[in-house]
Amino acid sequence: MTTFERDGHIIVPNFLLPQALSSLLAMVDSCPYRVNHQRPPIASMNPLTIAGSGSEARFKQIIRGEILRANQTIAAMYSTVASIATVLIGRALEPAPLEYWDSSLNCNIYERPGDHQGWHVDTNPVAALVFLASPPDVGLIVEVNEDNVQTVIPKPGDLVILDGTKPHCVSPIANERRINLSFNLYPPGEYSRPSQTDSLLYA
Ligand SMILES: O=C(O)CCC(=O)C(=O)O
Ligand SMILES: [Fe+2]
Repeated sequence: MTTFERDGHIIVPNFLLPQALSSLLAMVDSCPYRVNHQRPPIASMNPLTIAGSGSEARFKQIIRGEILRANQTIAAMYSTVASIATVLIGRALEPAPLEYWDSSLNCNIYERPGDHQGWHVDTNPVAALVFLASPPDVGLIVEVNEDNVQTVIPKPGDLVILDGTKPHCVSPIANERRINLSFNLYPPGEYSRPSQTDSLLYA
């Protein structure tokens, strides 16, 4: 069994150097198209429950795909994290075409106290999360199985490769922001076809 299979995630520390981290954060902060967005449940909620958690509310903000696409660093990063995940996990993984940005990449911004994500699994089998901000007391909780629940607390600049098929949630933030770029990865040719979601939300 690989580390990824055992833990449901792998952390690559310091994937971003400090300068890249600050310029990406500046890009996110200057982005004029930031929108509030409460995304519908991605695939299904966790069938297992853990006492004390399990709120279904999701808080998410997505930066418009156009802005992310216009940023060449982020487009390059998408291919890079796909290659890194392929090597680390030992399974071919690739980006979704950017024109299907509902299936491809996203920016999660948790900024109001209490912002969090409820238990869910992703439609994409693997996600690569590049952390631009990450409070030291906020966990990404991954339930690999009933006996193995992992709490992942990344540092800013870290890359987390996540098994999107395992139920996971993000605990509520207090006052410090939590921001990641989230890249959806798929086996070759298997990305989700574009849904109506983009046109409904961003027409
Ligand atoms: O913000 C995180 O750490 C996880 C985000 C997530 O699970 C998602 O966007 O589907
Ligand atoms: Fe997720």
